[in-house]
Amino acid sequence: MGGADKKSGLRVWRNARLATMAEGAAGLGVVEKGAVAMRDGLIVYAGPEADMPEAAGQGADTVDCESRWITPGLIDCHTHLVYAGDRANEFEMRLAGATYEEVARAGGGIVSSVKSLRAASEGELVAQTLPRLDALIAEGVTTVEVKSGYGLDADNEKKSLRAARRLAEQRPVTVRTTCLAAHALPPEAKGDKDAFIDLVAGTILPEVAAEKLADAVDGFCEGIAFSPEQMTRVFDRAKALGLPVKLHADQLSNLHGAALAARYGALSADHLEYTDEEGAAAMAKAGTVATILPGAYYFIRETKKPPVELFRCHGVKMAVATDSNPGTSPLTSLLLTMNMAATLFGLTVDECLAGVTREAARALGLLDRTGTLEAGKSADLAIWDIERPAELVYRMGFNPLHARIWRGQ
Ligand code: DI6
Ligand code: FE
Repeated sequence: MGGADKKSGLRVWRNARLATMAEGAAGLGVVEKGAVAMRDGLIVYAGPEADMPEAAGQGADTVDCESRWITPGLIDCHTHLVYAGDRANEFEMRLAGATYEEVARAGGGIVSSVKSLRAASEGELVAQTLPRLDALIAEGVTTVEVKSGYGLDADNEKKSLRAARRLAEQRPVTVRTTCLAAHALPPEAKGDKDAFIDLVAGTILPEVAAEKLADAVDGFCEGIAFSPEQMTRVFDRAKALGLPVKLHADQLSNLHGAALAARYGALSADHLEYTDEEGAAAMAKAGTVATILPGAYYFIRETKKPPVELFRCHGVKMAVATDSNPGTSPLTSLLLTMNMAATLFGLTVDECLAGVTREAARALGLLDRTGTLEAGKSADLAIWDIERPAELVYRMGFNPLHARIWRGQ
């Protein structure tokens, strides 16, 4: 058997406790004496070991999980992982009393990361990003979304997105890229936001689409960034190019970004601290996922919490992500992010775990491929040395990952 079966990539993880996260299952979709069978990188069975069809396990390599827990591989569905340098200096300014908005208006903020990124080569960007990616992977992340948005011209946006794509050649992880050209106004735009939006919609997005560098399009709809009207011009072009949209919405004020995102059938609207009931209702109707980003809330010492209770009432699905970025969330731990979502916003353990698996997959339009332990999906698994799933949310700064499997490897 050996050789031939290895080639067919057959493996069974048995004697495990599963949190399948399957849609419609109660809670985490727990299976106490469970097994997962994989063939050629895809799950062919996930459920009670006793019920596993013989065919699924025949001739397979078998791994005894010794009662460890298996969850879907974790998914970080909102990051700005590709950047150069850092903004520790601004952190010190803010500790001395400056607000994020003051730092941004004083020419710091995003624009200082733009300068650093423009000065870096694609290879340097990849090299600087890998340690951050490795930190995520070390905690069981198997899919990560990476946004551009520090290039802010066609060449540098494309450079960022190429660097993001190259991460997937360097590490066993799925990378989804998002073009966030409408993130901030670059210095050469000299304050003319409308002209810059023309450049984004008329040049940057078409070039990015032509080279297939982005899987989605995002924007920052905010007083210090772009207006809802400007975002509609970006979204109209994205739609025309066949790209799904997402939005940084209602983070610092309520410009009704959530409702705008819903109007465009966005995969997700993200941040949402200032979202109102109308926005939540619109998101529910459109099936737009609410991506909760407690790292940024914590780091900028925001006090307005996202309306989690409204999302629950209206049936809006909630994802949880790091927002890893140099300015407002220098965070590369999805485990700690779950703890923050629970402690700061009152998410339950089940909501946190769904938020970094099934709902994160939904927020990326990948739910048919990953995010739950179900037959037909990619064999993306995280195996944990824990007694109960709550431990993944409860601890701070402790990593109980035993093994991580990406596409069966
Ligand atoms: N909202 C954020 O929190 C980040 N981008 C955004 O649109 C901030 C990014 C940065 O400050 O570098
Ligand atoms: Fe962000």
